[in-house]
Amino acid sequence: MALELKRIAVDESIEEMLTVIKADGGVIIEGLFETGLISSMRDDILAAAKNFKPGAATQGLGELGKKFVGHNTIRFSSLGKISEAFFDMLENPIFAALADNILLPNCGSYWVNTGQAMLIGPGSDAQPMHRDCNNWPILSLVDWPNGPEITLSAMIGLDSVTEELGATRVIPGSHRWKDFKDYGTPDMSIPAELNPGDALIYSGKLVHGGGANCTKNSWRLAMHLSFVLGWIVPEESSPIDYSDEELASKSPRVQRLLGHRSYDPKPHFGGGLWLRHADQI
Ligand SMILES: O=C(O)CCC(=O)C(=O)O
Ligand SMILES: [Fe+2]
Repeated sequence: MALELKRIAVDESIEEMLTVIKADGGVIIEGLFETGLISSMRDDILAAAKNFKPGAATQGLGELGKKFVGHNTIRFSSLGKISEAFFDMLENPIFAALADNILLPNCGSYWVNTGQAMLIGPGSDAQPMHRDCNNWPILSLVDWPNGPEITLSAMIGLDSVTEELGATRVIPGSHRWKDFKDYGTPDMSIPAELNPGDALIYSGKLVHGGGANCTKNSWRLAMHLSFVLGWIVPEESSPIDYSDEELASKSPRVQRLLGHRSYDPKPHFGGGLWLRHADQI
């Protein structure tokens, strides 16, 4: 099976991007984020990275999580605490249009699942292949692989991300495999190489994993930004990471994405969730 991960320029139509994501499970959008924004984000992430020990992130799963993340990888979230650029990234209109198309059929609104620096250190092994929807297995198994899209992810290059540095590896087409537990074999995967500001956008159903960093001294500088249906608990606790004051001047979209607004299911059937009554107190 000849596999290919398509690359699309940012000025292509949203329809074309959606067609490729639907067919292959993911696509690289070249220049999705403006380079000035990305270099601010990179500088702020590099400054903050000094406070984190490689291999310390656990994904809330103890030793198992450390293995998943990698023993020489630096990861941290709450990126809006260290960089204003993060809030601008949340406003990206193309990522918004893709998420609207893919997630809004299944929710009234979506929110941030992860906004995380993912810096893979030299000599790191490849991450185990997985699907991001594995976070919510019971829902994922509903009518798998034809069930609802739950989450949409972006791996974003903060610098040049090459195969040698540990570019994310993906198996195009694996979002349609019959067996939810089938992650294929590493030789089926191809690297999603990125220039700064490029992003791999992929369905939660796609099999992928961080690549091995085969260099001696260089770090893979990338970050992850993903959204999840608004009636599902996200990986990260953004709602309590940010205070009302920190988000007071941000747009309604950013406040919603970071869990500072109530969830309204309309036009779908369902109840209001995550209700905010603090104003009345
Ligand atoms: O670091 C990467 O390239 C991928 C990370 C990833 O897929 C994950 O942690 O879910
Ligand atoms: Fe992943």
